[in-house]
Amino acid sequence: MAELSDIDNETVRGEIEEFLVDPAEIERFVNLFAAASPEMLEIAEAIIIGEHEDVDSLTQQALDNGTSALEIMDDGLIAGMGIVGIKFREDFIFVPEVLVCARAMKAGMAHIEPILSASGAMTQETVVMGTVKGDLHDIGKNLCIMMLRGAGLTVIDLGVDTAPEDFVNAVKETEAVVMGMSALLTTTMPNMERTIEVFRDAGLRSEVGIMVGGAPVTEEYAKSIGADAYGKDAMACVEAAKGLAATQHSKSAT
Ligand code: B1M
Repeated sequence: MAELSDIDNETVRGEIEEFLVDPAEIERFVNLFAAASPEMLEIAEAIIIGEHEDVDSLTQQALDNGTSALEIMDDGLIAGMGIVGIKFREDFIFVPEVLVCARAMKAGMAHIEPILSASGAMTQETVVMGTVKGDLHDIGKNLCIMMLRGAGLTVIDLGVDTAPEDFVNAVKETEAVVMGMSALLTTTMPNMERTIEVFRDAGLRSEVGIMVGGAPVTEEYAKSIGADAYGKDAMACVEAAKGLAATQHSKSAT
């Protein structure tokens, strides 16, 4: 395991020392940040302190210096947001501060998204994605969408607080073979199951592969509500979407 002193950024070291308690979380973040370059640590720092203008310029600078969009996303933006999430969970910071950090994250993602989207050739596969009803979290969903587009899939983004009927209508209109739902709250997870029921009631359940994800969602939960696939992160979401599209096509070919 790396040591705290291996992290080449005083603010990030201080954040871990001051706010992280769980040994497994400390180990994960120390290893992650110890392996990150000083540029990525600066981006993570700017996310943690919510400096959206700095995130904007540092992300552009890192891209100009040849750092890959994926490295910036994983070691800078998502890593910084991870610390923010823990501080929020432990009541060290509250909604207004998190919103400031989320705005900083979005400033960085604005540079990353077009690159990841352009990195794959577009295909005919269409995926409908949305955050479920009652849920306003969209950072993870947007990351998944970025990666799906980067993998060459066409994505219809229904945004946040998406009613079951809106998922159904979007699938009907676009003839999408894959639909994905994101939920970040334990209170909104049941809306995934409700949405699947509405697909069943509309006679469309077998027409579309349904995948689910979001921090509180697990593989077991996905199975228990009748989803076809679960994605633990954005990469897994892409794999799930590709797998579901292939299954849907082979079903329609037989
Ligand atoms: Co909220 N929030 N929040 N929040 N928020 C959480 C989720 C929470 C865990 C914080 C905490 O208490 N520790 C907690 C939920 C607790 C629970 O239900 N068990 C919580 C709460 C309670 C709330 C409010 C109720 C707070 C309040 O008002 N009292 C409120 C609810 C508002 C609402 O939705 N109705 C609220 C509000 C907000 C903000 C608006 C301030 C802001 C959202 C801004 C935005 O999204 N535009 C916010 C944020 C930022 C967070 C945390 C800090 C970060 C979430 C995030 O963006 N993570 C979060 C704490 C945490 O997660 N550690 C928290 C980074 C993102 C990259 O990860 O979204 O998990 P994630 O996505 C991952 C994977 O999950 C996966 O891929 C992504 C990339 O790897 N994935 C999929 C996601 N969707 C997928 C779909 C797939 C496949 C994979 O297939 C379809």
